[in-house]
Amino acid sequence: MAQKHIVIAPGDGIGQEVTAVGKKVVEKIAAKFGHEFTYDEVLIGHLSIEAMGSPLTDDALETMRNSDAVLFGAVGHPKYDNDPTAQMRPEQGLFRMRKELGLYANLRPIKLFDELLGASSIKPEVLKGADILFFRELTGDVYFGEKGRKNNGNTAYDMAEYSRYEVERIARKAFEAARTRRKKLCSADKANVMETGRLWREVVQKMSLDYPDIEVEHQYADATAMLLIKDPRRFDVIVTANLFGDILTDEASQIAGSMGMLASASIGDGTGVYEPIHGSAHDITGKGVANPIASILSAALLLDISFGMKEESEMVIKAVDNLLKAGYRTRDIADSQTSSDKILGTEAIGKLV
Ligand code: GGG
Repeated sequence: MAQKHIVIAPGDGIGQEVTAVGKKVVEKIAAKFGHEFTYDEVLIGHLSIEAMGSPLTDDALETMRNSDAVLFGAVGHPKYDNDPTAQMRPEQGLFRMRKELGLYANLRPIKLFDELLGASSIKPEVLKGADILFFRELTGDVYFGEKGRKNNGNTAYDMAEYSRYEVERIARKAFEAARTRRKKLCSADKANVMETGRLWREVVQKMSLDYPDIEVEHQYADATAMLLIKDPRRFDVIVTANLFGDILTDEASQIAGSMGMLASASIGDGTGVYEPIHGSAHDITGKGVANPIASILSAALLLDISFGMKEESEMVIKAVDNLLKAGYRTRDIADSQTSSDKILGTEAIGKLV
């Protein structure tokens, strides 16, 4: 029996709907295994701006810092999309959480459940068995460098910056993970055009001497984007910078059938944060159709990584597998060729899991 304190931060849009399901799954596991989990809920993103005047308050951050793990949903709101002058944005809450909690490593497992082979837009013959683990660097790059406008607002800039230390610590996590998998590491950069890319490659090349058992390849990020679709099975672990990781993992979600299937773990110096890779999806908010599986699988990562509860985590993944085997789907992963798919909404899928 373990006692743990979890912060629930649903955020905006469908973040509210899917995180409610992720939490229920965690509660069910606690009851099944006799664990005592307690919960706090905090605001982040647009709803926090509306209620508290800040995308993430100091209090909410402290509550997260003092917890054993955070189950997070998504941030965003369409009203900011067409207002480039907004001083406060929901995403600032997300970036503050990552920076202040020292969450420099974002793990994004891309695994295709066999039952979803037909749901992907990629050819099944190149897809079967694809299993990739991304390490996206999360607290550097253009997201956190100096940004602004000059020339009377007619020129904009975002500075990309990486230190040797920042590259080393994310690369080490990726090398170590490769050791527990198929012992292959791809480092994706733009060493041909960016100075940060050249430093990135130099650091990874040097570190590879400490890992002679790992087969290392260096790819340009654009070539990686192409190879992910052409031959996803060539990859085992991929390590890359913040912006490339953001883009490449959205693309790679098609390997798993949908963005609604991809979970992530953000880890580093302290409390870990677990979240679906998808955003707040206001176009489907309130319709009850969002796929909660990414949140459920994020809860499985939380149990495994932050609490060391392997059996509990595997039980959650197995439950998702059983659900898919039984033909239940949300509409984003329904196979248009298969009339036997049983399409359900967010809550119904959660209950079945
Ligand atoms: N759950 C992920 C999420 O909320 N995404 C919205 C977003 O702003 N993402 C930017 C990023 O992940 O860097």
